[in-house]
Amino acid sequence: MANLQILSAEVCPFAQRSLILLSEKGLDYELQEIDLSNKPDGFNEVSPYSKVPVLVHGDVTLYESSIINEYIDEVFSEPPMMPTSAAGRAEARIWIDYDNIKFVPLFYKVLLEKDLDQQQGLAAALVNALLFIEQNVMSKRRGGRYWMGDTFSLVDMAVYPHFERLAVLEHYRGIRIPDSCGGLREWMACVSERSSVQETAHGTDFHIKAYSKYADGTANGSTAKDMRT
Ligand SMILES: N[C@@H](CCC(=O)N[C@@H](CS)C(=O)NCC(=O)O)C(=O)O
Repeated sequence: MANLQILSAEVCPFAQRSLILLSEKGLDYELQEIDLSNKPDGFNEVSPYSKVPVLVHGDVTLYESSIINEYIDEVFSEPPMMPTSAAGRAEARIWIDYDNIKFVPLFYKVLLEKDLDQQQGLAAALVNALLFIEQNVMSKRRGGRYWMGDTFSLVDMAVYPHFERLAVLEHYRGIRIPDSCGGLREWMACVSERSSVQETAHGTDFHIKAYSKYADGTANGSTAKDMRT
């Protein structure tokens, strides 16, 4: 029995990354749902950025979903979720980093932005990011089904949760995946079929509601504050 606790929020794509991994590893864990609009006393002591997910494993407490996932993958090594070669792992980390520092901020900024000209610029940048992924990943997979090839990895589960939520951008900002991104669509369909993803997935209406405060500019949590800067 794994002595694991995860502090999560049902709406959270970052927490979903870790829930997918815990499912893939077949680990037992205790889930504590955090109400992000009314965080429990002491939450900031375990989560210095005041965000979910947080992983508690014995006397180890971790935050930041990408770091949590690398920790889980190292400590509970079967099945491995990173490539076997150092070069492969480095490439996987490049894509997780790309998602964290390029794609995800655009997702939030285009929702939070009220100025229409700025919004259009951010929408164009987001579409360019989709085209970049298509050109640099999907068209080079040489028949692989997942981001890194034949094996589902930490990259897929880092990137997919915000792709599950792309309908939010179409609903609020009219952004669609370009027709030329066929490989990206195939990847999304393939990832969405995994049971670990289906267990943690939500439908379009749920996501549209969850992001309404970002889209109408009233979101004032730590994520919105960070993404506005
Ligand atoms: N970089 C963080 C992002 C986590 C994050 O932004 N979580 C959101 C929920 S999706 C949160 O807890 N926000 C708290 C708030 O907005 O007050 C990670 O990867 O874990």
